[in-house]
Amino acid sequence: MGDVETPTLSSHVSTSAPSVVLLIPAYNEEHRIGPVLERYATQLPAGHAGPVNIVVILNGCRDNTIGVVEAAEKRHSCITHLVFPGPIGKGGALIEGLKLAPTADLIGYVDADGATPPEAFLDLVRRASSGQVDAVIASRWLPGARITHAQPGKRQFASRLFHLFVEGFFWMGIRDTQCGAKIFRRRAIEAVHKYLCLADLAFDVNLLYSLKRAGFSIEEVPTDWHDQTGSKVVFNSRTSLNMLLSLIRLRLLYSPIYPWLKPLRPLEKWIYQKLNAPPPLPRQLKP
Ligand SMILES: Nc1nc2c(ncn2[C@@H]2O[C@H](COP(=O)(O)OP(=O)(O)O)[C@@H](O)[C@H]2O)c(=O)[nH]1
Ligand SMILES: [Mg+2]
Repeated sequence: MGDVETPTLSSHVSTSAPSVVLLIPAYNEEHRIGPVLERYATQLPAGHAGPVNIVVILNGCRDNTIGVVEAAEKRHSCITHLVFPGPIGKGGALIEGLKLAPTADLIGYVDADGATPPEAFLDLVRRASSGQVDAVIASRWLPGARITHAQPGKRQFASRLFHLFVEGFFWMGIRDTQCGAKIFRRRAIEAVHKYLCLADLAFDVNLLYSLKRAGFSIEEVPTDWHDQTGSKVVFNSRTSLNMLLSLIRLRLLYSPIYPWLKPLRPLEKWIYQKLNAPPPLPRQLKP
């Protein structure tokens, strides 16, 4: 895992109430993450009988996110963090965090801005605890979802366009691949982790498609969502192009012509650099 402070999570693989590791990717979150950590560190252990650990994953922060996280750690022993110096992106941060899957029965993630309240994450935990399903993912686009503050219109439009591409390319029948709240059984993540390679925001598609192909079950449930201001995602034509490129790349990875495209790798690297996007990890495996 490179130059990293490794959190000391004791292994809590239980037979009664499942243990939970919650990952929170954080990039320049000094203004948003403090109250979110406070609420999660209080409400998750109160609402779930099994052990809970919260791991914040930071990379390339240029503000004092680390100071805010360390202050929260002093108040709550269930919080730890990992720091990666490089620009590994949200997807890259989650790929690193998901390496902690063997330390718990269930591993999930939410955004650092509190768009998913702890009650909504606890709902995912409860459903995953039943042991009936391998992944439970929150959805803003299913009937029954409660959106108190929606994303701006432009983001919603881009989100639906992205959804059309995801459905056209991968046929997963998932309405909202991009919601930031998801939880998985340990064995599902352990089985597909080696297939994760997209470090940008298309990471969720990479993960969900790997799970589907490997035969794991995914339950999509309507959620509570409070969109927050101060987004860390620079939303422009470069980001959109980057996400489309990553979807095409993922599609090609599963096509028979993929090995023939090897000579194009330097071009691909150059394009990701030009788009200022975290390049895909060098994992060319598929289930
Ligand atoms: N570690 C890490 N986290 C990131 C990066 N980019 C975004 N995030 C986190 O991803 C989550 C979603 O970002 P947010 O700005 O809320 O996106 P939006 O709600 O989709 O506009 C937040 O927790 C961010 O801090 C990154 O490059 N590295
Ligand atoms: Mg957000």
